[in-house]
Amino acid sequence: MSDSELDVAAVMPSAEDIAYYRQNGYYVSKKILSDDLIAGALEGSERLYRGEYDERFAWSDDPNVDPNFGVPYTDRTRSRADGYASFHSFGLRALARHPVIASIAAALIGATEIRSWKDQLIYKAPASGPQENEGVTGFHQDKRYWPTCRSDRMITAWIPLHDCSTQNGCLVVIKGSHQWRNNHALVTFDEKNQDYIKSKLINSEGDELVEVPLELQRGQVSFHDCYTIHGSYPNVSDSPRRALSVHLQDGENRYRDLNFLSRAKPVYKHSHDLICRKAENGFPDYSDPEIFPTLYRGTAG
Ligand SMILES: O=C(O)CCC(=O)C(=O)O
Ligand SMILES: [Fe+2]
Repeated sequence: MSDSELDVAAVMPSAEDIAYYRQNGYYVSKKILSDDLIAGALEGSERLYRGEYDERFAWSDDPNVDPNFGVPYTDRTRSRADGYASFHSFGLRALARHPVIASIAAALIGATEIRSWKDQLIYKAPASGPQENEGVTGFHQDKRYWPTCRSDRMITAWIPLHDCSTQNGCLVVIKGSHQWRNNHALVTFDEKNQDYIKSKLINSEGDELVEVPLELQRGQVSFHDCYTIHGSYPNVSDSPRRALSVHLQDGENRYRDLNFLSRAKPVYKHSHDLICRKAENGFPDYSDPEIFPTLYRGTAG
């Protein structure tokens, strides 16, 4: 399948798919990405890991924005996550800004505009070495990392760069957990003990905790609500598990100033706040087209 051959209407979520997403907090797409695009992203990620950036920005050397900027990735027995990968690699940018991904996101959340929010390239090393929890992504809610975002409708597209199964540590979502809104401290991406996190979850809706492993073939993309609790287990295959996580904001999202919480120092500051333009009121502008390009504009579904 080449990109021009994709029948976009045929891969859009149906009314049932959209209802399923809203009820359960996740959706798995049909095959929407061509092998060429994925090959370009894989090649782009290796260039990025060597520190070869296709484009540079004023902040591309600032470790406060992302500690891995300019740090070559050589020890492949350790996992790694690189923020802003789509800014530095054209191959990854083609995925992160893919118009069909943005259209699907818009349909799922019923938005008239989708802007990019953030991306992260994730390399999960095989866990056969000394660290049996190597590469575990602790169950978390993405929105807890973005308290300065007003929107509660943000959505993540998770794009594997090859087939993913439980064997190599595919993404796992907890069904319906986007409704479990009082898990305030779920900034637990780096916690390796999944049982510990699960023992602390507050299931306000009273449903059973059902984990759904999202097994995807190359070219498919999964989507999850910004409150859906998700994570991943170790990669027990022989090969790395590579994915690009693409976080998206709806057009209505705005910066929320939380500094009233402390006069002494900023309570929450996102790395974006260091690099995006400021609005007239002096606050970060989450519609800055350089950092948050608009990927979809249309009519609500
Ligand atoms: O790939 C993973 O293990 C985690 C990805 C994730 O947390 C996300 O896409 O929001
Ligand atoms: Fe996440």
